Amino acid sequence: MALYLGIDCSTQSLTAIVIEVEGDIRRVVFNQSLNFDRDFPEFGTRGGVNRGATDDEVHASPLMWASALDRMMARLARAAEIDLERLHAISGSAQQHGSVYLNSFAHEAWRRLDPSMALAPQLKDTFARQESPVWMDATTTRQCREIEDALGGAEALRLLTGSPACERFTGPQIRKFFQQQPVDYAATSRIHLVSSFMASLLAGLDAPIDPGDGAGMNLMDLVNERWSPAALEATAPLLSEHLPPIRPSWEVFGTLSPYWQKRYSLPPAAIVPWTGDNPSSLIGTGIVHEGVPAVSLGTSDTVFTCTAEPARGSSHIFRSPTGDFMNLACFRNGSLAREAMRLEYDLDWDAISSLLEKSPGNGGSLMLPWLERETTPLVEHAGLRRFGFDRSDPERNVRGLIEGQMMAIANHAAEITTAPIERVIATGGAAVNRAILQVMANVFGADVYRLDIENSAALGAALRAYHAGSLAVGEPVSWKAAVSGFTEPKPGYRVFPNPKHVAMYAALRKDYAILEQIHQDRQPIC
Ligand code: XUL
Repeated sequence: MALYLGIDCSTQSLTAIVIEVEGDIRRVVFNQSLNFDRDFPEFGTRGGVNRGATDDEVHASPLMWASALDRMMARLARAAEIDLERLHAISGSAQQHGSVYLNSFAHEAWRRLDPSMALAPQLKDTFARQESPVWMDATTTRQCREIEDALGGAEALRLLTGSPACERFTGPQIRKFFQQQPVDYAATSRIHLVSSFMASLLAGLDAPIDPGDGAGMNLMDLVNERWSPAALEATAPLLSEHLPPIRPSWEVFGTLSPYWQKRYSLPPAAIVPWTGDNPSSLIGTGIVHEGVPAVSLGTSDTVFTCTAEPARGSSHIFRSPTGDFMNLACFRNGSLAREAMRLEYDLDWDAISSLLEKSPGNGGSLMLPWLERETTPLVEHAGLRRFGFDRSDPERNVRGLIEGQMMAIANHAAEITTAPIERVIATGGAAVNRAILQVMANVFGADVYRLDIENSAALGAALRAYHAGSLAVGEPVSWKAAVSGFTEPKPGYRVFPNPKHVAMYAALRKDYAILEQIHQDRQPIC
C-alpha cells in the first residue's frame, strides 16, 4: 500500500499527515504537529512570529521552519506504525505571502549537507536576509501605492494578478527590502516563498513556485500563470533572475535528497511543489469542482469557491492546485462581532442557540453587521446599522446580527460561483454551533456539511502528493477520486434547510443586498 506525506508549515506550527491509499482503503496513518513557540523556544516567537520596532513589523526565522522540518522527519522515521519504505510522494503547504532571501552559497550548501548533522546549523550562512517577513506584516503601504501607480491603479493590478496591492503580499515586501536594504538585496541570488523554500530543502534543489501560492504575490499574471514583466519591473530590479520558475502544482520536480534519505533511512520519494495554505485547504476540504462553496467561520469569516473562470466578485483570486481558480471573499465581522454582541447582552452560547431557533427572520427587520470596518463589501465607517431593532431586545439583536452575517455570506458567495450552489461546507470554530449552521442552511437554501478536519491544509498537501505521485507513475487519478474517502463529512454532520424558512430568507436576502448597497458608503445611523 502506498503512503503519501503532506506537511503544512503554518504561522504557529508545522503539521505532518501521512495517508495510506490502496483501492478503497483510505486512511490517515500519521498526524502530528510541532508548535513553534513551545517546541523551538530558542527562536523566541509568540504565536510563531517575532515583532520588529513596531507591532506592524512581523517576521520569523527560516531556520526555525528548517528545524521544524528536520524534527518532524525524525518523528516520522521513528513512527513504528508506518513502513516508510512505502512512501511514494511528498508535498506541502505553507503560510502564504512570506518570503525567504537566499545568498549565492545556498545551493552549494544544500548539495553538501552532511546527513550526520542537523539541518538548520548547516544553513546558517545561506541567507541574504536572516528574518523572513510574513503575512502579518503591514509595513508596506507606501510600496503598495507605488506598485499600483506604476501599473495603472488598484483595479488594473487586481485584474492582472488577482488582488489589489496588499501590504502582506510578497511583491510590496520585496520592494521595501530593495529600497531599505539595497546592499542585502544586491547580495540576494534567489527569493523563495515559504512554500517553495521548504520544498527546496526536501529536494536539495530550487523548487518552483506553484500558481496557487504565486497568486499571493502581486507579481503573477493570474490567468496565464507566468511572472508578469510589468509587475516585476514595478517591484524591484533583476527580479526575474531572482524568482524560481512557476510550474504546475501537480508536476513532480525532484526526489527526496540524499541528505534525508541517509539521515532518516527514507526512500527517494517524489517531491511535488508546495502551495499556499489556503489553496491547499481547498483540496483538503474536498472543494475540487464548482457549486460547493466553503465557509470558514473564524475570527473573520471567509467564503471560498473553485471555478473554471476567475470570479471577479472576490476580495482575492488565487489559483487552485487543480488548475482552476480559487475565489475568496473575506468578512472582517466574523466571530469577533458575534462575541461582542454576545457580551453586550450577557448571553451564553446555549442561550444564543435556542433564540436562533425562535422567530427566524425577525419579522423582516434587518441588520448590517459592520461592528468593525468591513472588507466585503468595502465599508469605511464602522458601526452596526439596525433597521427595525429595539436595542433593548437582546434576542432580536443577536439573531439579527447572525442572520445579517449569513445573508452577506450567501449573497457574496453567489457572486463568486458560476454554478448553482449544491451544498455548503462549513469549517472553523463557530461551525460547531449547529444553530448557526441551521441559519446558514436556511439562508443558502442548501444542505450544509460540517467538516471536522483539524488541519485541512496538511491533508490537502497529502492528497496533492497522492494525485501528483500517481500521475508521475502513469496512473492518473481524477481530483474527485483523489479526495474521496478523506473529505466527506461524518454522519450526523449534515444540516438540512427548513423549507418553511427558505423562501422567506430568499426574499429577505434581496432586501439585504439593497440595504448593503445603500449604506456601504454612509456613516452609521444608530
Ligand atoms: C491569506 C493569508 C493567510 C495566510 C496565513 O491571504 O494571508 O491566510 O495564508 O496562513
